[in-house]
Amino acid sequence: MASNDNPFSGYSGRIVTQDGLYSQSEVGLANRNSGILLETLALDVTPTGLHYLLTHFDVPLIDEAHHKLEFSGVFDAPFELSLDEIKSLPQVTMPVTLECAGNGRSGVSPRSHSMPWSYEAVGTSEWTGTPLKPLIERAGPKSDAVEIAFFGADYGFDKGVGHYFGRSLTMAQISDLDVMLVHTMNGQPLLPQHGAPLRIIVPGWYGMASVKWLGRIEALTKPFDGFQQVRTYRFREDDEDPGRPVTEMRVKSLMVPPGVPDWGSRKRWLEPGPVTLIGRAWSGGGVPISKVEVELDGEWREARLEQQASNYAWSKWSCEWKATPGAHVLRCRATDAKGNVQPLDPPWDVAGFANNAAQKVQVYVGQP
Ligand SMILES: Nc1nc2c(c(=O)[nH]1)N[C@H]1C(S)=C(S)[C@@H](COP(=O)(O)O)O[C@H]1N2
Ligand SMILES: [Mo]
Repeated sequence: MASNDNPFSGYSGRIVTQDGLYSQSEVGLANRNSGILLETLALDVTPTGLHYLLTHFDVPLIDEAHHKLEFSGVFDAPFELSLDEIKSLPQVTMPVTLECAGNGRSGVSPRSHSMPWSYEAVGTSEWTGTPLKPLIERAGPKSDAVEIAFFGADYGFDKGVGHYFGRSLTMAQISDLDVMLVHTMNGQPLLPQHGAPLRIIVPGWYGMASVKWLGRIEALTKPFDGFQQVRTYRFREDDEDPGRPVTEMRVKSLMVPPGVPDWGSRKRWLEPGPVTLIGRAWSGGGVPISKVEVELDGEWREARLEQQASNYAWSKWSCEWKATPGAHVLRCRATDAKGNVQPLDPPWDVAGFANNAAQKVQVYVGQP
C-alpha cells in the first residue's frame, strides 16, 4: 500500500499515559471479565471459550459429585436434587443469546464506575438442561408465595453489603418465561466461570437473571430484597431515583468490523470494491427482529435477515456495500416485531444499563 494511503502511518494508536485516565479498579474488573471478539459475530454459536464473562465475586469451585440443588422456603413439598437426578429429568437444548445489562456502559456519559463494556458483552450458546417450571410445581409453592429466589454459591460484598449473588422472579414470570436449569453449554459440561455445575438461563432477559453456581431455590412470601435485586439492576434517572427493574433485553444489532484493524485504535482498513457486511441482531422477551438497516454513505439500507435458530437466539443479517476510497463511519440498527427501534444515541441511565445505541465502526478504504 502506498504510504499516503495508509491512514495509520505516523500514528502509534497509543496515547501518552497519565495517572488518572482510568481507575485501577475498572482495569481490574476488565481483566477478570472478558467480552466476545466481535469477529465471532460471524458464527451462529459463540465458541465457549470466547463467550463473554461477568462474575461479581470469586468463581466458586464446586464439587459436582456432591452438589445438591436445595428447594427451601414456603413450598409444600421441598426437596433436593443431585446433578445426576437433574440430568435424568427431561432434557432440552436451546440456543439463547445472553447479553450483560452493563453492555455499552462506556458509551453512556457520564459513565458510572463499573465494568467498562463497549459492545462485546453478548454471546449465543446452546444450553442444555431441564425446564424449571415443572420442578417449581413439584415443590408446590404455598398460596402465600409471591416470588421465587435463586441463590448462587458466590458470596461477596458490594457497597458494604455482604450477600450471596441472588435474584428472584415473580410467580407470573416463572410461568411465562422459558427458564431452564442448565448443566451443559455447547455440548460440554459448564465451565467453572459460566456457573459449573448448575445455573439457570432466563431467556430474553439481560444476563443478571441467569444465576450461576445455583445452589438454592427459595419460595418467598415477600418480594425479594437482595442486593442484586433492589440495589442494582434498576434503571435510575439520578442517585435519588428508586428506579425500575432491568428485565428484558432491548433491541440491538452489531456488525463484524470489516477489513483489518489497527492494533491500538481498532479502526479498520479495507480495499475499495464490493464487501459483504454481516452481523447479528436480537431483542428481548422472545420478540423476533423484523428489520436491520445499515447506514452506508449517509443512506440507511435494509439488510437481508436470516431465520433465527430459536425464539431466543439472535438473527444473522448481511448487506452488500461498494466501498469507495476515503474515511467512512458504518452503523447498523435493528427493529423488532413490536416496533421497537434501536436508538442512534445512548439512552440515559445512572449505571449505564441497557445502552443499545447503534454501534459505530470507523473504516478507511484505500488502494493497496
Ligand atoms: N452467581 C452468579 N450468577 C451470575 C453472576 C454472578 O456474578 N454470580 N453474574 C450475572 C451477570 S451480571 C451476567 S451478565 C451473567 C453472565 O454469564 P456468563 O459469565 O456465563 O456470560 O451471569 C449472571 N449470573
Ligand atoms: Mo451482567
